[in-house]
Amino acid sequence: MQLNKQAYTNLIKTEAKNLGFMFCGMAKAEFLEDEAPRLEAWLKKSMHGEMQYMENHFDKRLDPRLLVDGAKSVISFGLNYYTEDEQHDPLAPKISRYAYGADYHHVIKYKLKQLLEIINEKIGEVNGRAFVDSAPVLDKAWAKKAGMGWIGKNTNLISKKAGSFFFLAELIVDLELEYDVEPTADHCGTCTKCIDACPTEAIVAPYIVDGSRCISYLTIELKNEIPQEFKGKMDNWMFGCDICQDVCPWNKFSVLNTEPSFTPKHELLGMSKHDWEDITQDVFQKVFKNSAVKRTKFAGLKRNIEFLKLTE
Ligand code: B12
Ligand code: SF4
Ligand code: SF4
Repeated sequence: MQLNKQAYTNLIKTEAKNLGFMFCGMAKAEFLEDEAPRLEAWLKKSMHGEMQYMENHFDKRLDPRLLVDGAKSVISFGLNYYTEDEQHDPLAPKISRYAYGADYHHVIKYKLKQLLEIINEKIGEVNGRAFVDSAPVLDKAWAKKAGMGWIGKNTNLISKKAGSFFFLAELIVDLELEYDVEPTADHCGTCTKCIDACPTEAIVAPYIVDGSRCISYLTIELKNEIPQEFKGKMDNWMFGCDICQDVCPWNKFSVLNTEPSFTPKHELLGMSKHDWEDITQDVFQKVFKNSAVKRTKFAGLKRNIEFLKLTE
């Protein structure tokens, strides 16, 4: 049995690499004791703003055994999205680089579906479910337990080898695996670059982001008007924000992604400030076909662009 656990673990790691994942690690499916009081405090202080879904399924979010019958392991994956491509017009309202290419939810779901098929074929019948943001799972906590990195003061999961520009996802399975990983130490040290650089003061304390103040929330998740207090503080971001990662010294170790579907669309990078200000529903549909930017919808993106204009 011991041999099988190790062999299954090796097999899954190898297949994950073949599918293009940069990281793959395993952790025992159990209650997230350390995270429980932190998540509770975060919600009590309304740091989730209007993200109602964060209030739901509190118990499930802390225990994967409540999500998948007989769950034994959480397999965490990291998919790199780093690119050095940039929007050509330096005055164009900015989009976070995670959204330059195809919607990662679809890309990762497809890969994990393939991996589950391989597992069932090579290991036997395994009950498992794939998670990419769609359900209550604390991605970063599991990636940390699996030895992929530490959660930095900007609250992103950071790897010493590759920084933080990668997505996280999981397979929760009823299969026992090897979990012999050393937790990665915290390598933030005395650095406070992310806290100092955040234009909306969303990193209210080391390791604590007030989601309701984060530009990513204001431009993507918030359905109402952006509060006036953020006028002049958006640093020209119209979808997401990369500042606390761009300033992080560990992102000097980012490597270019090799996922073809993340190649940025030329139309997107080429749009000038005026093109964005004049964007029509038709152009939006064309430029953002299969893109995560669709989450804001046309009206949301227009709202963001108009809000940035207010502050010129
Ligand atoms: C809600 C959410 C948001 C919200 C809230 C942000 C947040 N920090 O939670 C908003 C909309 C603001 C957001 C923004 C972004 N997000 Co987001 N988001 C999520 C989501 C759906 C849930 C996160 C969550 O559970 N938050 C709840 C709070 C309580 O958790 P937390 O802030 O991480 O707090 C933990 C730590 O701070 C720690 N902690 C708290 N106190 C203390 C004290 C000490 C001493 C210590 C050591 C630790 C500690 O414990 C807490 C609980 O685990 C996840 C996907 C998922 N299912 O996990 C993606 C996710 C975290 N986001 C992601 C990304 C990429 C982003 C953005 C970079 C996107 C962008 N470019 O605009 C920004 C980054 C902003 C930031 N600095 O965090 C990635 C992160 C990948 C990575 N390498 O870490 C994820 C995992 C999505 C994915 N599938 O890849 N996001
Ligand atoms: S993503 Fe931007 S707004 Fe959000 S915490 Fe980081 S620097 Fe601040
Ligand atoms: S910028 Fe500095 S403090 Fe912030 S996450 Fe990176 S290393 Fe940690």
